[in-house]
Amino acid sequence: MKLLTSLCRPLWPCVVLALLAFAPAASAKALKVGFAQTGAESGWRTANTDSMKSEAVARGIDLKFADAQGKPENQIRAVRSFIAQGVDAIIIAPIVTTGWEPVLREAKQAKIPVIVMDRAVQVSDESLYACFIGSDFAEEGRMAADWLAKYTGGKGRILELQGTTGSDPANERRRAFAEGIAKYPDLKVIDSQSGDFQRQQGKEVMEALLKKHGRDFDIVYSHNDDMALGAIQAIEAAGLKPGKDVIIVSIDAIKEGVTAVADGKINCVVECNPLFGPKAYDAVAKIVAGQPVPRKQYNKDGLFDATNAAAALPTRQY
Ligand code: GZL
Repeated sequence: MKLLTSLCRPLWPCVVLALLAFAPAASAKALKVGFAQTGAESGWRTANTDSMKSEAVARGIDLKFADAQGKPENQIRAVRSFIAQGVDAIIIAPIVTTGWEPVLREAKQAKIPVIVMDRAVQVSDESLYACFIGSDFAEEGRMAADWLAKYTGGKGRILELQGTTGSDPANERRRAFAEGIAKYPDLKVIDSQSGDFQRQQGKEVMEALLKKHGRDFDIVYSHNDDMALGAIQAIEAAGLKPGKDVIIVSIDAIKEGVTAVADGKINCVVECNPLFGPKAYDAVAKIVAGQPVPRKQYNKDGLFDATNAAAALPTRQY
C-alpha cells in the first residue's frame, strides 16, 4: 500500500488538471432579466405571463417578475428597481403608451437594454429602447372591420367595448376599425365605452349600453375576448341570443373565445398571439451579446369564425 501511495503522490496534480480540463465550463452566469408585466387583467395576459415565466425556466434565465396590477406607476417603479438590481436586460409590456421617457433614460444611462413587448410606447427618442416585439393592433382592427362588413353586407349599428384607456391596443384597434368601416355609410359605431379589457367590466358596460340603447343596435365590437365573454352574460340576461340576435366580433382568440365562436355565441375572433417567451428571450440573448436585432418584430395573427373555429380548438395553445 505504501509503495502505491508513494508512486501516485506526484501524479495527483495531473489528475486534478485533467479533470478540470474536461469539466464542463462553469455555467455561464445566468442572464438576469427584469419583466414589468401590466397585471392579470385577462386570459390573454395570463397566457402571456405563463409563456414568459416558463420560457425563462427552460432557458435558465433568472427572471425578476413584477405584476403592476394595472397601475402605470407600479410599472415605472418596477423598472427603477430592476435598474438598481443591475439586471442584464429589462422587458416591459406598457399598460399605457405615455410616461415612459424618464425611466427609459435612466435605463439607458445604466447601459441596460429595454425590450418593449406587446404594447408600444410613445417616446421622442426611439433609441431609448432596443426593439419592439408584438402584434399589429391596427391590422387586427382592419381584419375585424373587413370581416364584419362582409358578414353584414356593410350594414349595422355597432356598440364598441374599448380596452384600457390610453393603451396601444385600445387606441389602434379603435382607430383602424373605424377606418375599416368608414367606406360603409350604413355600418357605424353608435356608442363606445371602455371595459378595461376585463370580463366583469365588459359585462357591466354591456348592461349599461343595453339600458341606454335597448334593441337599437345589432353588433358588438369588443377589443378583447374577456370583455366579449362578459358582454355575452349581459346579452343573455336580457333575453337575447349572442351570435344571433347580436353579432359579436372580438380580438385575442383565447381558448374560451374560440370555443364561443364554435358554440355560435361569438361570430368572429381575430387572433393576437400572447406566447412571446421564445421571441423575447432570443432578442435578449442577441442584444446582450451585442448582436443586431430587428427594430420591430410582429407576430402573424389569424382569424376564427364558424368556418374554422371548431377544427382549431384541439391545437390551441392558449
Ligand atoms: C394585446 C394585449 C391586450 C389583449 C388583452 O396584445 O396587450 O391586453 O388584447 C390584454 O386581452 O389584456
